[in-house]
Parts: sequence; C-alpha cells; structure tokens
Amino acid sequence: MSGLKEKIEKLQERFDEAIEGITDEKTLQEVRNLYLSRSRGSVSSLFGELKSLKPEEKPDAGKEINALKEHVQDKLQALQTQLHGPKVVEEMVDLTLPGEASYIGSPHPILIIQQEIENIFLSMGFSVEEGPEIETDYYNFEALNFPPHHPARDDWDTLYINDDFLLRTHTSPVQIRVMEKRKPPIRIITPGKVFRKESPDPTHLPMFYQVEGLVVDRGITFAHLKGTLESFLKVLFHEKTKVRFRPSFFPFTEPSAEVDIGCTVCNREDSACRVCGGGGWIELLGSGMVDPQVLKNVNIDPEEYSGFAFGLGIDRAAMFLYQIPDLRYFYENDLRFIRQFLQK
Ligand code: FA5
Repeated sequence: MSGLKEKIEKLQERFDEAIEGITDEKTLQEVRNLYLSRSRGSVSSLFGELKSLKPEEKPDAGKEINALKEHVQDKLQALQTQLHGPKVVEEMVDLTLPGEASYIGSPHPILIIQQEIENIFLSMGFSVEEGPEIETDYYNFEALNFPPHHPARDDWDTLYINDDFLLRTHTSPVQIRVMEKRKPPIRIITPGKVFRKESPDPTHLPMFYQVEGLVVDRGITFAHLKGTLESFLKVLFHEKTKVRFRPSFFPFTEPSAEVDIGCTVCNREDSACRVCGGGGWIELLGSGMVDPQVLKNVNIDPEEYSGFAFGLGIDRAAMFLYQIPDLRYFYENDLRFIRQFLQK
C-alpha cells in the first residue's frame, strides 16, 4: 500500500507541474488524455493496481485514487473555464431581454374576404351551402341549360377527369343540387373553388374562388336582385362605390346582367390601368333571373315561383378591396405578401 501511496503523491506532483502555464486548448486536451483517458490515462490505470492489494487495504487506497482523480478533474475544469472565459459569457442567456415573438400564421386574404361576404349574406337571412369540386356534366352544364355542343360551353371549358366527371367551372351547379333537395323559399350562398381552361393574367386564373347566390320564392323580381346586390356591394366596399348593371348572357338566367364596380385600383383615373384597362369599370359578378327551364329541371313550377341568382369572383373582390394590381400575387405563397392581411 505504501508503494501505491507514493505513486499517487508523485503523480499529483507531476500533474500539477504539467498544467502550469497551459494556455491553449490542444495542450489541455493532451494532458487530459495523459491522466484521465480510460484505457491509458495514468490516473485510470492506478485503479488497476487495486487488485494486487490486500482486501483490508483496498478501501483506503480506492479513496486516495478517487481524491487524485477529483483533483485532476477540478484543475482541468478550472483551466478550461479560464481558457474559454469570454466565450462562455457570450453564450450566456440574457434573461432580461424581451422574448422573440414567433409568427403564428394568418388567414389568407381570399379567406378573409370570403368570410366577410358570408357574414354580410348571413345578416340578410341567407344560409351557406357547399357542393363538390368534382362535378358531373349534368350539374355543371346540362341542368343549367348548356346542352352538349352548345357554344356557350367554350367560355366555361375545364379539365375533364373522364367522360363523366370534370372540375366544376362555376359554383352554379350547387344551385341545382340545393333546388333538387329543397322546396322554396330558398335563400342561399355557396362559396368554393372553381377551375377553368384559362391562361393566367392580372385578372384571370385557372383556379379561383366564387360565391354563388340563389333566391327562389313567390314574386321575386329583378328589383330584388338589384337591391340585394347593390346593398351587398356597398357594405363590402364602400357606401359610395359605383355599381353598374350591364346586359349579358348566361344560359341559365333570363334576363342576365354582369355587375361592375368603379375601379378601386385607379379610382377611374388611370387610362393605362392594368386592372380596368383604362375603362374605369371592373367586372365582379354575373347575375340574372333564374331561367324558367332551370326551375322545371328541378321540378319547381315557374308559374308559381321565380328567382334570381348571381356568381361573384372572390379573388377579384379581394383584389379590388386590397387594391392588388395582379391576382397572381395571391397564389405565389410569398409570406411577406400574405402577412400584410391580418386586418382588412
Ligand atoms: C359565371 O361563372 C356564372 N356562373 C355566374 C352566374 C351565376 C351568372 C348565377 C348568373 C347567375 P362568369 O364566368 O362571368 O360567370 O364568372 C363570374 C365571376 O367570376 C366573374 O365576374 C369574375 O369576378 C370571376 N371570374 C371569372 N373568371 C375568372 C378567372 N379566370 N379568374 C378569376 N376570376 C374569374
């Protein structure tokens, strides 16, 4: 045991000398390996010598080796802290700094406007209905008075999944689905995605959102259509928004009108405006009185009931409300753009 004790003392002296004047990480690591490496370190190998001691000597000898090991570890740790002092300070967490706010996301501008539109119509007593994005030719075209090969189909051309199914080109098929299930009075809106064979430009997209409206009851006239849409547009935009009804054609309404508002991007003042083309008006929706044949298609008697319908582009409404000059910005997924729309 006395031999081992001497060895321990000598080793400690040698170690204390070895660490004097260490100024770099590399030498520090070398000394650490020399003394503490599990397989070959001088301190670690002392534990191996315990085997040769008598059993009663082992506990004291073990304590002394452990004391040496602790001494070596403490000194090396102190030296390490001394060498890396400034870095440790740099890495310290400053608890007095304000926290970094994380971005929790925001609704897409088109969704914000869709919800505003829904709220306006809900306040007028309409309910919100939905229909499938994959439709049959019957609901998308035939029930709405577009027989096969009717030239008006060209304006609503779409992507066909097979001979029976297609991506709906408008939200109008939901009119038919609702009228098949329900008898008048009917007062609904149906928001949703629609698809067209279309080349994108500032005011046209191949995929966009529409909201359809349908009112069917006894004694419904064009005056109801006009009053409802004017009131709605003045709430959505502004009391002073200019609204224009322009005669048009849709196979499923008669008479029909397209509805324009005064251009909100140039305020009807820029003859080179990219959105209104300098004309000062922008088209927002199509509308009309439900064609009697469409009512017959769903077994509603046109002698007893009449109705009006409209279909509005939600992307276009968002574009005009936020004065965005190009619809394509909405789909570029640039967060710098999207994050601006937390509030209307
Ligand atoms: C229709 O889709 C008819 N279903 C609307 C309708 C419903 C008429 C009920 C009568 C009764 P239109 O293709 O014009 O009509 O589209 C309606 C609105 O959708 C347009 O006024 C416009 O605001 C928007 N829109 C149409 N095409 C595009 C497009 N490619 N990109 C973005 N918005 C569009």
